[in-house]
Amino acid sequence: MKIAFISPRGTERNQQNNVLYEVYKKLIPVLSFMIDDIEFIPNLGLLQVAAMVGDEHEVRYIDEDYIDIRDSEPVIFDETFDIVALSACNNQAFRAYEIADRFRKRGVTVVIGGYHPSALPEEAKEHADAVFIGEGEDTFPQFIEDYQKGDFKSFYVSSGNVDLTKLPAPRFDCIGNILRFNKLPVFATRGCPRNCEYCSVKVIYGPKYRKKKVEQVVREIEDIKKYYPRPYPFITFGDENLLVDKEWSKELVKALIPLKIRWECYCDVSVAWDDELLDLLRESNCVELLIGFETVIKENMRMGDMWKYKMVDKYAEAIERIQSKGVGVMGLFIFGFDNDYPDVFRETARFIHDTNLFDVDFAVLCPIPGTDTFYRFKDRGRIITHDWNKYTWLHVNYQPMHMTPNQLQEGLLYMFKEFSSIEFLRKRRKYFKGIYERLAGVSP
Ligand code: B12
Ligand code: SF4
Repeated sequence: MKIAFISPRGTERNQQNNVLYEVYKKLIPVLSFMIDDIEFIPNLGLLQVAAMVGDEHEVRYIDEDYIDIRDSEPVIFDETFDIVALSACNNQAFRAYEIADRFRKRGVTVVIGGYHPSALPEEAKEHADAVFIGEGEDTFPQFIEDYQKGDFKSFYVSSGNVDLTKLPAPRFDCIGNILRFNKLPVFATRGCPRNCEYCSVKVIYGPKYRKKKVEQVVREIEDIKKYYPRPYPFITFGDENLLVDKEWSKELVKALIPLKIRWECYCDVSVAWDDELLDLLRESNCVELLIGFETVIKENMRMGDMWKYKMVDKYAEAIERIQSKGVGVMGLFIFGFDNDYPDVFRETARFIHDTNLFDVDFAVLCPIPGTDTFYRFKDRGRIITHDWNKYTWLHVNYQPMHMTPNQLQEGLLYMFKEFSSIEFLRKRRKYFKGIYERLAGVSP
């Protein structure tokens, strides 16, 4: 059988129909220092599900985000496939449905999985022959078996407890022209023990925190290096919160040292108080830690298990501790929580300047289907659009509590402009030069 795994084009920040396009366009002349900020990353979910298909089948990976807009139509629709398997985040859903409808008209079996269909399976079913809810590693092989018997189900629901230690490596071999990507994704854990109201991770992976074996992760990276022959390839861990289990993390990071890679991951501030782990991060070429601070307004974090609420007062100390070890922190901030007033942007900007964050990224709160925030806003009539193309964390799609939607949108753009400026680039360059020189024993 010939199976196409397709990642549909989604509305993204660097695309013309996005609110941030104007900001990004102006940034292009100053991007030399930040070239890694434009991320070209293949869809790991599809590559992982593709690895669950037996060798007797031909597998094709098509990533619409990385084919020229003019070419994308013929590239996809000219070929004959037995099965088309689509993956969709919210902002890819409409395009996924368009692709699905066109293939189904030609009699091709179309299946769909990922964040959006997992949260809204009935909607997805209108465009697909089968919908996958949650993780695909346990359900996709079952579907293939059913398909070959000529009797497959409309919905496949994952157990939510896939044993990560038994997974084969993702199919990086089936990416054509892999060198167009500047970061290669790996995941080592699933789930997150924290319980944030707006987080969609639970929808897919459930609450259970699971880990791969360290040697398995090492093998996967070695595998990537075979297909991606560039010195010091940049590995991005897609895990929502990689360094939660400190002892396991140390084993993992130690094992990354001889691999000669640069890498980054999402984690929480708890790493800041583990000096041994911080030293290992630096030694293993961890370029930056992506940390979801979310907000500098403490009351906003009064939710779930309150862990982040307790941490807000320690953010500045955590950043100082991590960065003084030569590991950058990219601070991720969300605006539009219920305790945010229009001055939240100024307050956050002050925090960023004061703490010398290595890098920053901003978002507006997004009521992602399937999350508690979605249901709370829906019940109170606060959702203003169900246009999934606008579920990007960049478009305002709900009524904020103490601002107009326009104030929130403008505030986001202000933050992007402020922290994309040459002045900010120079300031952080100087700050980090000082740290690197101190660590190398050079007088500044
Ligand atoms: C790496 C990453 C990126 C990369 C690469 C994206 C890509 N090409 O895949 C970059 C930086 C480019 C990116 C961009 C964006 N991202 Co992003 N990203 C991630 C991140 C951190 C990891 C994804 C990953 O590799 N996961 C590991 C793989 C193995 O898991 P998976 O993809 O979920 O797949 C599993 C299941 O979902 C399922 N499955 C998925 N598809 C299918 C299909 C079939 C047929 C089957 C059977 C099963 C199946 O099986 C897989 C294996 O279990 C996730 C957070 C996360 N932890 O998932 C956010 C995340 C997916 N991104 C998100 C968002 C919002 C965006 C942007 C819109 C941000 C922006 N404003 O620009 C853009 C949109 C990109 C686009 N394509 O349109 C949201 C999506 C929310 C939602 N509900 O839709 C997430 C969940 C972050 C979050 N916490 O909110 N992203
Ligand atoms: S810490 Fe991050 S991954 Fe964990 S629940 Fe909160 S937002 Fe989700």
